[in-house]
Amino acid sequence: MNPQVVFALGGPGAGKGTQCSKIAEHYGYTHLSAGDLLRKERIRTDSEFSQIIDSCFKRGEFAPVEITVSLLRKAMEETMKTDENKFRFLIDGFPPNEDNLQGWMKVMDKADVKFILFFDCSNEVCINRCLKRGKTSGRDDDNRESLEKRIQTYLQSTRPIIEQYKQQGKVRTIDASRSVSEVFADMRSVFDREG
Ligand code: UP5
Ligand code: MG
Repeated sequence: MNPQVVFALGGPGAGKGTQCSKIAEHYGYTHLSAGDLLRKERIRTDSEFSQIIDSCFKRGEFAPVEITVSLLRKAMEETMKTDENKFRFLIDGFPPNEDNLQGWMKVMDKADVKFILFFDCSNEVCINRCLKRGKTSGRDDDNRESLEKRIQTYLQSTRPIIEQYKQQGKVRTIDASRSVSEVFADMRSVFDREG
C-alpha cells in the first residue's frame, strides 16, 4: 500500500501539533511533525546530522531538505513496517518552502498527498500562543525575537506553498484562531468527509 499523506501548514503556534495529534488518535492517522523530528535528531548524541540541525535552528534557517525528508521517510517506513494498516500520515509543519516541496516530490513520489490543512490564524494570536507556551516549553525559539523571524519566514516561504496547493483545489482552510474544541470540531468535519 502506498502511503497517504495530509500536510498541515500554518503559522508558528497556529495549533498544528495540538490538532493533528488529536485527529491522529480518532481517524487512524500517524502524526508526524517535521519540527519535532528535527528537534529530536538535534539532541541525539550519535546523529551525524545534529550539528547541522543545531546551527540551522540557531540561525533561524530551515534544516537541509535532504535531512528533513529522510527523517520523515524513515519514520513513515518504520510505522508501515510495524503494521501494514498504518499507511495514513498527518504531517505537520511540512513542506515549509519550495525547496522542501521539491525534495519531497523527488524522494516520496509514491506517496499520495490527499489534501492540505491550512491553519488560518492571525500573526498576533500565533505570537501570543507561542509566548505563553515559551514560559514552560523550553523551546529556544519561543521568544519575541525568534517569533518575529518565524512569522516572516512563514509569510515569505510557506504561504506560497499553500497558494500553490490552493490552485490545485487541495487546501482545506480551518479558522484556527478559535478555541481548541471549536477548531477540533471543524477538523472532524473535514476528516469525516474525506479522511
Ligand atoms: N494552543 C494550540 N491551539 C490553541 C487554541 N485553539 N487556543 C489557544 N491555545 C492554543 O500550539 C502552540 C501553543 O498554543 C501551545 O501552547 C498550545 O497549547 C496552544 P501548537 O499546537 O504547538 O502549534 P504549532 O502550530 O504546532 O506551533 P509550532 O510552534 O510547533 O509551529 P512552527 O511551525 O513554528 O514550528 P515547527 O516545530 O513546525 O518548526 C520549528 C522549526 O523547525 C522551524 O522554525 C524551522 O526552523 C524548522 N523546520 C525545518 O527546518 N524544516 C521543516 O520542514 C519544518 C521545520
Ligand atoms: Mg508544532
